[in-house]
Amino acid sequence: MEAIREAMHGVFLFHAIKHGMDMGIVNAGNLPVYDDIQKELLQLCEDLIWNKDPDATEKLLHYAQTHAQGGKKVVQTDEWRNGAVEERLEYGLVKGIEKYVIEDTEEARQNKERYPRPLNIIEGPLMNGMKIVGDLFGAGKMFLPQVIKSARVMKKAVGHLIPFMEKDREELRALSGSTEEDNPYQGTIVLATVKGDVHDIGKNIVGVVLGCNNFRVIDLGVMTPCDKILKAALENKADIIGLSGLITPSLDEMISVAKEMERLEIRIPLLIGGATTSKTHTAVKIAPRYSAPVIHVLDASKSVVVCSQLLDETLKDDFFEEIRDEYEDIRQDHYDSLKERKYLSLEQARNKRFYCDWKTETKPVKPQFLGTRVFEDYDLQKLVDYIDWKPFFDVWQLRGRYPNRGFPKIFNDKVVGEEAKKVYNEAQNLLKSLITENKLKATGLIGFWSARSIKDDIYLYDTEEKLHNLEPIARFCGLRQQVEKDSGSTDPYYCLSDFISPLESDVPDYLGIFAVACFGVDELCKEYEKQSDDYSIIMVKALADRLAEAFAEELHERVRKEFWAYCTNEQLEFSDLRKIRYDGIRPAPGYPCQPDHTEKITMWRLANIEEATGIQLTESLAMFPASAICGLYFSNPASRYFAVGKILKDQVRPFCCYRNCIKKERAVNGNYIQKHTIFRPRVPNPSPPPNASTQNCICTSSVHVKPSSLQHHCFRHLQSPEPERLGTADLDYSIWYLSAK
Ligand code: B12
Repeated sequence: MEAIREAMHGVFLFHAIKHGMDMGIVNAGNLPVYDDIQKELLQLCEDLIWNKDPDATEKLLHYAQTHAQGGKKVVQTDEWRNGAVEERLEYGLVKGIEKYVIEDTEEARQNKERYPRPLNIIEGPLMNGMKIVGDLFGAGKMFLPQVIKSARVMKKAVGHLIPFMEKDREELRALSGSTEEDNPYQGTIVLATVKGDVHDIGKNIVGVVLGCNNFRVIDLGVMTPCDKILKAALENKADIIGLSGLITPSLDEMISVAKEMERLEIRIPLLIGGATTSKTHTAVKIAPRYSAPVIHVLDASKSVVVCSQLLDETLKDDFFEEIRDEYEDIRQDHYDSLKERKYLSLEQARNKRFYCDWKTETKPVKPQFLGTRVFEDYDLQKLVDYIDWKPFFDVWQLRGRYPNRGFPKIFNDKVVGEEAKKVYNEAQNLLKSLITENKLKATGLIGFWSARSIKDDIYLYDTEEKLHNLEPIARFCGLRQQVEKDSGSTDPYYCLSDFISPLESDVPDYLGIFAVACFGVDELCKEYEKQSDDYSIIMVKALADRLAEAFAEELHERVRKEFWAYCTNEQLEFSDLRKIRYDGIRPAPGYPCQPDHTEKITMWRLANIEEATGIQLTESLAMFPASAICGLYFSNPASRYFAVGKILKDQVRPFCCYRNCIKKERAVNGNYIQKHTIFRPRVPNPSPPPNASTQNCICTSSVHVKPSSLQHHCFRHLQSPEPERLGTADLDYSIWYLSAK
């Protein structure tokens, strides 16, 4: 019916515009292109709109009863069920139809003449079906959601055969005494999200796609320590190891795995993937640590080509040679670009900072409360309208072409539109049931504190007055842009602290923080896992991510209008929210303007986030559950997002030094570090120790760590005019990870 209604609108609009209509209110995303409307339906709409046929209404009603969306005939008959069992298995796989797969697989198994062993069914019709799926996906004729549905059918069939295969294997062993395992696969790959990282949508997709292409995939899940990965690879005689990660600390873990593989003389290829990884990082930082192939893989569709080439005896050497040359060029370009880039010293950059006129122009508003507020079991229905659907389609690798790129225009795209609509409708249905059946739970926290900036840092206080004589309760370390801007540019060299009033200005100012998460995903996924349903696993995770982000968006709006109330009259459309047309920003640790993830330690401690919400921090500072976001709130209307980019050592050194203390303190005391323990500065007012440079004193001002050994460690660095004793690995890492990719 929907398709017919849209077709009617499309035809009406087509003629109305031609005849002079110059304005109308339409849902542009749901208007079919006139030429794309199916011929028969088009004729019926034309007849009805132009009143050409007295039976037009009846005919269209009849059409509606016999046709489904898009004007295609509903295939009521299961004609394909009349074919041979092989054809049926193949058809079911390619079309992702689960309904008959067990029945068909069993029928094939019963045919002992054709399939003496259950394994033969996998090697034969099932693999043939999946090969077609793989080929169609590779040729861009099948889309990821369809592929994942096909894989679900395959898993069901294999699941049915497994007990028979085990029995068959035992019988064979008893007969021949052979211990040889059957291996019908092209190769074995061990996949894992590295230690400390909790994200796995991307990895799961890769696993399914490789599985569809006849690879045996051993998926070790998330937060996998190096030794577990390598042990699994050796035990399973893996041909390839694949690592995944979403946030920058995982890049370092990947380097460690590569080093360990080199040390243990493992010589199998290492694949690198995940949102935060890049070809440049792989070439510059990981590949040099391992003498066997290390290859960055951009997305799931590329993974098949790469794995196949790496395992093809006739191709693999040339392929590796080519990668080696390419990565050498990338390294060279990278180092050349570093040489070419010009920087300002930290002092110069500070002198060109962004200035606010705190006396006359910028008058910070006091939030409605100071301290924290927790929102438990937040109404998910409220969040639905705030969902940004574009990243949802990214997960499914559905991208419309201009002018149909975004949501909902993607539905008009000739190539992916239909599939996008289908996956969207399925998402809507699942979302509805998740909400009505209370399967997911959203919990969040916001908090506001009195705040002032000192140079590049922001200090928080538990009172609002006479701050000069007070000890701050927390400190956020800003990073300032140092890459020289174009000669004609008058742009300031930004740091987040520029948006908070300086301590010396005596202007009361405030900073907010937030953390939100969607709970319940893992429990749901366990159920889907039992049913071998990767499609629903990916779907539910993608939806939970959308809800977490929508929660952050909705809460931020309430903060602006209600809790901080600095924009009580704000009237914006949802689309304006995505274009950041509101005042203020909510940067998250890990974003380009605040690349340092260790800020989360400060946030967690300050607001007791784990206790209040249940959101935990892993050793790499990923949040658990995975569908979680945290950040800072700035109300300053002049605040904006920017990218810190690369910085010089004059900024890295004191920064690393301070950060090392925080990280080590956390390692000693665990996640629940007492509020006020570490953030009490040794001296009431930040002032440089006698022999330290000004930059070093930034660290001293607020670092007072326990136990005493750490305190010693910290001050030893701080008072050294040349802090080369600072771990070079840390420096190295920080320079990299503070840099744009
Ligand atoms: C959606 C998203 C989220 C979702 C979660 C995503 C998820 N569950 O995986 C939410 C909203 C929850 C989120 C939260 C955060 N995010 Co985020 N997020 C994104 C975003 C927009 C897309 C990532 C994504 O899901 N892509 C779709 C999936 C399918 O793709 P993928 O994971 O890349 O996987 C594909 C390939 O990489 C490859 N692949 C993946 N793994 C492997 C493995 C192998 C072996 C191979 C061969 C291939 C392969 O194939 C996959 C399929 O094609 C990216 C920006 C971007 N455009 O990439 C930022 C991004 C990853 N997030 C970022 C950050 C900082 C965060 C937060 C830390 C922010 C915060 N402080 O709250 C949190 C961390 C959450 C946590 N739990 O710790 C940064 C990370 C950079 C950094 N400095 O660390 C990014 C890059 C944004 C940015 N530019 O700043 N995020």
